[in-house]
Amino acid sequence: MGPRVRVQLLPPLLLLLLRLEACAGARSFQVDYANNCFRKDGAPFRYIAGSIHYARVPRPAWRDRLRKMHMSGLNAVQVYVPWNYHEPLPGLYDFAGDRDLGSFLDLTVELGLLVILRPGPYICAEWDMGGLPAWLLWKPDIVLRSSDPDYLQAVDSWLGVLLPRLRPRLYQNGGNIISIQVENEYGSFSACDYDYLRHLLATFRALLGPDVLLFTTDGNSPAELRCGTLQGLYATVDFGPGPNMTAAFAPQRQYEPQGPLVNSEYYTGWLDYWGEAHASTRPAQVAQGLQDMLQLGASVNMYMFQGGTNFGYWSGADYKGRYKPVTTSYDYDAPLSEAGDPTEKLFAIRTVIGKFQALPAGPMPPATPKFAYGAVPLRKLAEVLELLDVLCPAGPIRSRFPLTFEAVKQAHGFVLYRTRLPRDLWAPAPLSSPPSGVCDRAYVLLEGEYQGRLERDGQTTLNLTGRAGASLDLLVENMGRINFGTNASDFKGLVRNLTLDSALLSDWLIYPLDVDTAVARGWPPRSPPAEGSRARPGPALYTGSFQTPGIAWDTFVKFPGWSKGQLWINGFNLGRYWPARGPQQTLFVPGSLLSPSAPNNITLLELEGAPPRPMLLFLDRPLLNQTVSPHPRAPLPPP
Ligand code: NDJ
Repeated sequence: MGPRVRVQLLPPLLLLLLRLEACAGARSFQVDYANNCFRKDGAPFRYIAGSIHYARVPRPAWRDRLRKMHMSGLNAVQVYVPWNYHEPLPGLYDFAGDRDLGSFLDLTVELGLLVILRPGPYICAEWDMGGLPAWLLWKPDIVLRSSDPDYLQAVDSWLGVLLPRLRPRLYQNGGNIISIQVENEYGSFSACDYDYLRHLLATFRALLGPDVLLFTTDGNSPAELRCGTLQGLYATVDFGPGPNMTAAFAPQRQYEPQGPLVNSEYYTGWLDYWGEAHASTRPAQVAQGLQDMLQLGASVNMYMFQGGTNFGYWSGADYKGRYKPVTTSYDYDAPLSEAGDPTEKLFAIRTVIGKFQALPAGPMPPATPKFAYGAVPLRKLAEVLELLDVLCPAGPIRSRFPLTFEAVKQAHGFVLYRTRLPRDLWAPAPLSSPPSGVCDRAYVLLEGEYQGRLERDGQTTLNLTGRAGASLDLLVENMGRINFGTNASDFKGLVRNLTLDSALLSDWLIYPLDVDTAVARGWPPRSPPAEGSRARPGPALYTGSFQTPGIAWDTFVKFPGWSKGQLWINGFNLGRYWPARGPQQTLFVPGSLLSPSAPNNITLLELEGAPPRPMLLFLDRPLLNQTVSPHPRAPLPPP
């Protein structure tokens, strides 16, 4: 057995000493194997917790969301730490502003919530690359989530920065972190490298000390638990609502015959993929499952209690037979909506919790006000091809064959690949990529004229005609790195060679684009040239602004007639929009981004084509449930 504290097996003298220590006010959080529960300061304890991801909630809303979680009757929150959010480049750490983990944890203390921390290094979570930094792929043959020395070295440097910051916050050390998860559902990953898990265990112990409770979480099947558990790490499981919770916990019991039953991720809802139906789970079903688990004495964490938003480029993708990118909204049909409002599900859950432990006195804070700011006209500023000096000031990289995003050290967003037609094409000739050769979408232009797109698992051929020397541009979009479902590293860009009429295309200029820095620096200027660009399809930037009637309330922006792209308001990247596919039709705009007095500046990158009269519509409610065009299947091969 691992180094577990078996309360009932300790020699009487030691037991007495422990009791005396408890009387003297020593803080402890342990597994009591004899009584199938946790013990906090020596007393039986169970948690009823909820997941919240600080990276998916704007910082000004952290306190409000945590307060609502407290008022729902929860005694703990479960928090992932996304490594790639805090170490954007090797050795460069960011714990400021929205990334201020310390301030978030301070708020949990203020609100009387305990914390179950999940520092990864891999977290899954529908987060880009499951939280692993894209720069790990600068070494193309790295084996992620394994004992590959290069991977372990990066993990160790990160944990060497993160875990010492957490150590004073451990419960034993006077803080509110009661337990720490190691890795995440490692049993669902086919590498099954116990040396890796052993390495993590040793590192967590060395940096956090001998007392903190370390645990693992895996799907509730013996097959998943097999590679995810390790002696010395308390094994917990995850599963959603179902008719027989005793049976659902049975696999955990195989690995932990005694100790508390723990569902570390009880699914209150589910995630959405672009082009698929909106997911929802009935409140009554969620409440009933929770009641059944609490009846069994289990500790439960609800995943998610608040889902929030995949701002910027942070949404990940799953892989199940094909690449499945996750939507910008991470509403998750959770008890607190994306905008942080209590739902019917929250009240159903609170009623159940109230049967098992006292609810805090006082009313649940109400929904925050929303406002329909109405229609805002936009105008075309310029086409992407006209803006390369602004979006790529360092200029292009020359390469005989295309380089991946990772090879040019671009983590997210867009890279433009430019070459020339090698010969006259009088008759239409196929521009083709091998399957999964374009990761994830390429918007193709010939002499600046939009030709259409190539997709990762969709359309892989476009017919072109043109003169030798004509400029051929492919703007390639990264739609989020795979976070679950395959062991393969998810490189982005033109990851294989393209062919034109079966001949390899070569001699590329590669422009890594940085729209975000340009926008954050105040670009485009307030009064761009009066003459806008002409209206024609293809990737282009649009701008506009709106003034609020003296308020800065939350709102939801709709994209009437737009195809697909990215939206910034006042320099903040609100994420991807894709109404042409759905199911999500609106993006959440937190009021904290808006100015009640100054004009609010909109920058929009449309990738395919704008409507004839470009405008955005600000509504007072979200539209998350309208699948317009399902993900197209790859075309069948010719008979
Ligand atoms: O631990 C995982 C968590 O981080 C478990 N999940 C969650 C789903 O929200 C989330 O990623 C799974 N995701 S199993 C994979 C879904 C693909 C079918």
